[in-house]
Amino acid sequence: MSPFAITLDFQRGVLEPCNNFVQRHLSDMRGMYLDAAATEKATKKGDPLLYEVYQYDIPFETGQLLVVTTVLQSGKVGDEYYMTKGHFHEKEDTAEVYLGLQGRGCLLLETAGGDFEALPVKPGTLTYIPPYWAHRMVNTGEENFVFFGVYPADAGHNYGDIEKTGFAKVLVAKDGQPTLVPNPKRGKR
Ligand code: PAN
Ligand code: ZN
Repeated sequence: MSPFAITLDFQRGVLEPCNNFVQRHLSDMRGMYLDAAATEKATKKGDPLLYEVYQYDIPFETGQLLVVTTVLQSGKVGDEYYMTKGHFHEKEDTAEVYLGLQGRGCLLLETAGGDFEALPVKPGTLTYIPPYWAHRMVNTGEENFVFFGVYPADAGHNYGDIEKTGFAKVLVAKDGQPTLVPNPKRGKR
């Protein structure tokens, strides 16, 4: 294939051109927020858009890299900040880099072995997600949280258990401040 250049709008997160655009609404994340009643209510009342993903697809082959931007809206379901689904890579021994472009957020990471990390992200924060670490971004700010990512094209995504029981900790607003609290759903896997 030939080298190429595309445009990334740092403020809006738009990749141009883009051949893989995904929108996730609250209804796509049923059961992932702790407050089931708040989820149901908000889903019925317009099913808010939570995030958009702009990816420039190239062949999903070993040696290639995928570039992707995510625009995560500001908001909460109950007390819990809007977040991405989060995943392990299907090919678990693949890493990823996330770079904060706009807004404020937090990267939650964990391993199958029980290690957990939370890294605050602002514009210019470059985070490195090593192989074997599941990753989820959370918007803890009051504007869109935009970040860029690059990862191996053959990595794939495994949403599996995370869809059912989430990460070890959840980010909720307590007295208006983002606070990490243990996830009561864990231990039920
Ligand atoms: C990112 C994520 C993107 C959306 O491109 O896929 O931010 O998050 P979810 O896939 O968890 O819904 C990435 O980590 N790719 O590997
Ligand atoms: Zn990933």
